[in-house]
Amino acid sequence: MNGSKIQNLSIFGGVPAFEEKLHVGRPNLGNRDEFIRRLNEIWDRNWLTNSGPMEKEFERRVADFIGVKHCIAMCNGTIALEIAIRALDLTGEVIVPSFTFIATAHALQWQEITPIFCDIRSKDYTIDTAKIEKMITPRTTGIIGVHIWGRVCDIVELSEIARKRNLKLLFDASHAFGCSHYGRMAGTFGDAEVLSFHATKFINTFEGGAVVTNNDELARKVRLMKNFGFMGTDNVGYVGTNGKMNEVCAAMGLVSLENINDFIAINRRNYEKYRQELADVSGLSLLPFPEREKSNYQYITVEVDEAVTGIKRDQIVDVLHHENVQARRYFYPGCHNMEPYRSYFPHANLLLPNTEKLMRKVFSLPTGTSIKEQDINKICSLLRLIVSNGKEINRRFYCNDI
Ligand code: T4K
Repeated sequence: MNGSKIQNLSIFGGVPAFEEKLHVGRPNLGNRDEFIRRLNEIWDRNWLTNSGPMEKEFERRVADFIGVKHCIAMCNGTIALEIAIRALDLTGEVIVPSFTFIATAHALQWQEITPIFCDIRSKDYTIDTAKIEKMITPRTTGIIGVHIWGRVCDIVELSEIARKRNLKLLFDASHAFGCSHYGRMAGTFGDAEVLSFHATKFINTFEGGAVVTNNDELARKVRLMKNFGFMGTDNVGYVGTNGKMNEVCAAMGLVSLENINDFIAINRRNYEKYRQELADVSGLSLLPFPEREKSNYQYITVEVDEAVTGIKRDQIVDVLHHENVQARRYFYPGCHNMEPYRSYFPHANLLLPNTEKLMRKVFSLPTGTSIKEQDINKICSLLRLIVSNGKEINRRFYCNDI
């Protein structure tokens, strides 16, 4: 990906490059005045963190939106994962897809729990339930499913395996706030689910995350663990950490939540536009969001069939970068190909054929409130141009044969 040889696309009768970079992950911002009003409230109250009123309100609103009993807000999604893992008493080995953001695996390894990487299925890139059972050993204590790009995992199968094999079931729902599965919202499944409210997420608190669960005892434990284990003044009952969300982050979250319907509508409009524009580009398919479900439409993911395009995914992304479209290869190259996992499990690729194949096929395109319809028109014109000249671009700039 580095050292592009691309000069410009004008020789192909090309579209002029964007003057400014268009990024995947530009934050969705709510109402500025409302945010400032809340900041003034925090200032006047002089209560900045440690379970303040904004944090409590944010937790209540998130729980109501999902329809779950408990939401425990945190300083980020990674700490929320670590705390959920600890509160569930996971030890030994935990089965997790390799095709995810590295935080899912690190949250285990950080606590000296071995992530056992499982393959994904081609239809929606979520963990392949048919392959889980043979990865279970006497050391296995749990499964973490990841609702990748807002596609909820196979809940029925996973719950059945977890029940049968007496394993804990946790979901990394960092991408799935606002998404449903058979009409039920992500955040209500398994023993608990974890959300991320990072700046790049559909709803953001600058940095933030949460554990959501219907389990009262687990919620109590998580809440204590995020506050050093304090059970009252001068009384600590658990090993805990500092996972608290501060008031400014919670204020940002509340403002985001107030705009949630607008964010979904804009993301959906963008998705429909991409779908329409890319429909006639052979070799590129937009991954669909399930029609009958609720979605946040946050990730626009395109799959490349290089036998048709005549140009590889990496080269398409390279050309897009050259044209100022900062497409991303989420989630290349898979956790098992990054350290320390690559050294720990040098042959993991043999068990992950779909992951190995699919991680080379997909890329994400910009969406969200900062993207205009004209931007999408232009991005799609660029893609059309790249694909219709795929073989020639490949020959001139990359000297590669497909
Ligand atoms: N599990 C999953 C499945 C996740 O996807 C994540 C996070 C987690 C767990 C962990 O949750 P957190 O602990 O992060 O709450 C980004 C995010 O940093 C990361 O939160 C996210 N997943 C992941 C999918 O994306 P990078 O390495 O791509 O970040 P970066 O710095 O390249 O930013 C992405 C793009 O966003 C940039 O091109 C520019 C734009 N951007 C970013 C920021 C921060 C902005 O325009 N403004 C901004 O303020 O990981």
